Amino acid sequence: MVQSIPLIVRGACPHDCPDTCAWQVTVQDGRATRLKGDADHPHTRGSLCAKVNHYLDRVYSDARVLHPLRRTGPKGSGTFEQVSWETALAEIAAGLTERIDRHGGTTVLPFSYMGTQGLLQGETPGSRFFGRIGASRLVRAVCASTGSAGVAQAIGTNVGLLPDEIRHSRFIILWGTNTIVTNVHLWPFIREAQAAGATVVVIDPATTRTARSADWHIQPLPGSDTALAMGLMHVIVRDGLQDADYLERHATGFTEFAARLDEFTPERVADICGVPPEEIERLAHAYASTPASCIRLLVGMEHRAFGAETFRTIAYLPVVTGAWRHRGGGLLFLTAGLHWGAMNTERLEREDLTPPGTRSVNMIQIGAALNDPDLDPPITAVIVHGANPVVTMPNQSLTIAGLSRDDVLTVVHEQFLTDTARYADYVLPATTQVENLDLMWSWGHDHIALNTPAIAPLGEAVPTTEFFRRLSAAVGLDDDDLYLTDDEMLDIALDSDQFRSMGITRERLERDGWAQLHSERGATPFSDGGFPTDDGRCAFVPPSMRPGAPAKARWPLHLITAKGSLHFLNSSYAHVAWHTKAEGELTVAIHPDDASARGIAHGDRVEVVNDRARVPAKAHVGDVRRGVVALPSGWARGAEGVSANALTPDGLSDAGGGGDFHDTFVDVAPAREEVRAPASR
Ligand SMILES: Nc1nc2c(c(=O)[nH]1)N[C@H]1C(S)=C(S)[C@@H](COP(=O)(O)OP(=O)(O)OC[C@H]3O[C@@H](n4cnc5c(=O)[nH]c(N)nc54)[C@H](O)[C@@H]3O)O[C@H]1N2
Ligand SMILES: Nc1nc2c(c(=O)[nH]1)N[C@H]1C(S)=C(S)[C@@H](COP(=O)(O)OP(=O)(O)OC[C@H]3O[C@@H](n4cnc5c(=O)[nH]c(N)nc54)[C@H](O)[C@@H]3O)O[C@H]1N2
Ligand SMILES: [Mo]
Repeated sequence: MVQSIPLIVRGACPHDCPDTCAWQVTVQDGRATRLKGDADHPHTRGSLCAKVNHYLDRVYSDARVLHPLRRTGPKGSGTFEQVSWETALAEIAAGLTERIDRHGGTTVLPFSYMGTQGLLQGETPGSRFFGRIGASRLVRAVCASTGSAGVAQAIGTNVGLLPDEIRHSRFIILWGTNTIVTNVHLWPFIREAQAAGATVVVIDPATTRTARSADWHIQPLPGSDTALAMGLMHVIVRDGLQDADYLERHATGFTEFAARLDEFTPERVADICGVPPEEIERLAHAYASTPASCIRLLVGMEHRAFGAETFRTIAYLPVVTGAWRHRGGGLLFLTAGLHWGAMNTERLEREDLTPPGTRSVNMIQIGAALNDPDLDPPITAVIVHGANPVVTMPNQSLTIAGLSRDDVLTVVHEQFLTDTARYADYVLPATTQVENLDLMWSWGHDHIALNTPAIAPLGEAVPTTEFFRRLSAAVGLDDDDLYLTDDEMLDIALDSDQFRSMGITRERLERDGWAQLHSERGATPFSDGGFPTDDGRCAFVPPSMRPGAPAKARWPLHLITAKGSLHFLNSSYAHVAWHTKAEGELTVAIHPDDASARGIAHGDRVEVVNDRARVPAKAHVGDVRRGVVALPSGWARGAEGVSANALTPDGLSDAGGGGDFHDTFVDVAPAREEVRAPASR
């Protein structure tokens, strides 16, 4: 047989991850045979990650959903029969029309997140469709919204330093972020700084891979970071290490704020945080006396009732010390604003289609919304794409109860039969990144990338764009923008003055695969103030918290359900054999003292228990501080339907609309032992 010459196709990783890697796919005879990171891309540097190195296993996995499926068994049982697209669409359209006629458009709930982060295959096609049918709005704030709101309260934006600038930092605090696992392509820049003499500090209750690779690991109690930041500022101001000139010119409200610092003595803060007072003093001095000091914030720490306040308070630190004056000094958080400022998204989103006053449902409370007897009109249809709410949203049993309702029509567009798809009436097959066109923006760096399809869609899979074109036609909708082709969407997205001024064109992206965006503010964005707040100054507002004894929870151990899984991306890959094997069993990390007090040894089968659920896991003794246990989120449990989010609450954070699901308390018990809830204290 004659083999054709292999073709190299440029693309980019679709995942909801700060690294947005550029990749190259080798295609031979219509099959993708090799995937590697783009060696020229300044962040990818030729390597992918533990997950995406095996992306082609995902593409060609036996577990892919490749044809439309219609449910045959009870909801959740995961039993389906194959039907044609035509049949599925006709039945879905009939179901939707009947419900919309009876209750109005808001009876339909869209549910999507960043299963793919691309501009085309992510949320924009759905935004047009759902706007046109008058569906409920979904508040998509599970990730980075709380932290963004907090940081913006201080400095007016969530865009601070650009990530590669961290190489110029000489004191780096990775505060509540697990860089090596979640943002591995930032690590070489941090290593470069370290080689030039920088100290790397990790502040995390858990001993993560990143903490193990740092120079200094500080382990506060979860949720105590606001107090820690106040304690650091207490020492800095007490010892005259603040930059009075910078504060004078670029801050408001600092005098009142400084008065509140009095209460946050190292001794009181030590009590709240469970960190020795000497360590607080030492950190304050080391941080404030290194001019180019950088704080790296990401997402995990925000999922708390006072998450925004924590981020806001931490954002004051580089203003107090004047770190912003120095190259590599300041705060590194997100870069999405650069991309969304450049892309032309108005016509792709068509916000004008959604009638003003349309009700909103927060994604974190999908379970509550589906189970609310007073919700008028009720939600009777859910259309899910690019998300797996049964695993990733808190209060799992409520989500499952909602999706189990007989009167709810659930449609899931997916690559895999996820725990959510098991509850669907119809599962429709979705393409993977090597099968579809997309424009990839990034929340972790300043390079945009074009993803060119490398192979034809497998089976009957279609991209998100085509899914919504088909749905629109089936329901009989008539707005031209609902039928834009993928090519037209790409051209619209790139049609902006910003891209023109940066010389970024479709031709250039097709040739190079990616391009760097220019940030107007440059490498030292706030060296002379100029924060994008109303008055150009950083607004100091004291936290609502009072230093006192931390509130006693009813259950004795604080549970963190962070990412933690090297081979999963949230729950993506939890259905791919290679990845589940690589990840091994679900483990709960527990401190040796807490383990021995419960008669638990390393490797024992245990249950993580609270009023909501009992989640089976294997004990891993070590790697967390006393009083804290850590269970990674993102694990699919198939028919059993219990994972970390079975234990978490579905309240909201103080700003930004995010969740409080890291404020979870539990006990851990040897498997099968009866555990009683302690009496209320
Ligand atoms: N391998 C892998 N990479 C990923 C992901 C993945 O699932 N797997 N997910 C991607 C996504 S969607 C996101 S948002 C990012 C998230 O990236 P990160 O924010 O870096 O990751 P998380 O694991 O959510 O949280 C980071 C750390 O916060 C700590 N933490 C929790 N509560 C507190 C607290 O109160 N104080 C302090 N100081 N620390 C606390 C946790 O112990 C955890 O180690 O990662 C992205 N990258
Ligand atoms: N307890 C706890 N809960 C958490 C978190 C935590 O740290 N702890 N993290 C939170 C955070 S930060 C985030 S970002 C969310 C993530 O929540 P989700 O966005 O729900 O994340 P995933 O589980 O990765 O689900 C994405 C799904 O999209 C599918 N998908 C991928 N590409 C496509 C496509 O092109 N089309 C379609 N139709 N589907 C596609 C994948 O197969 C996958 O099943 O979880 C949140 N939930
Ligand atoms: Mo996220």
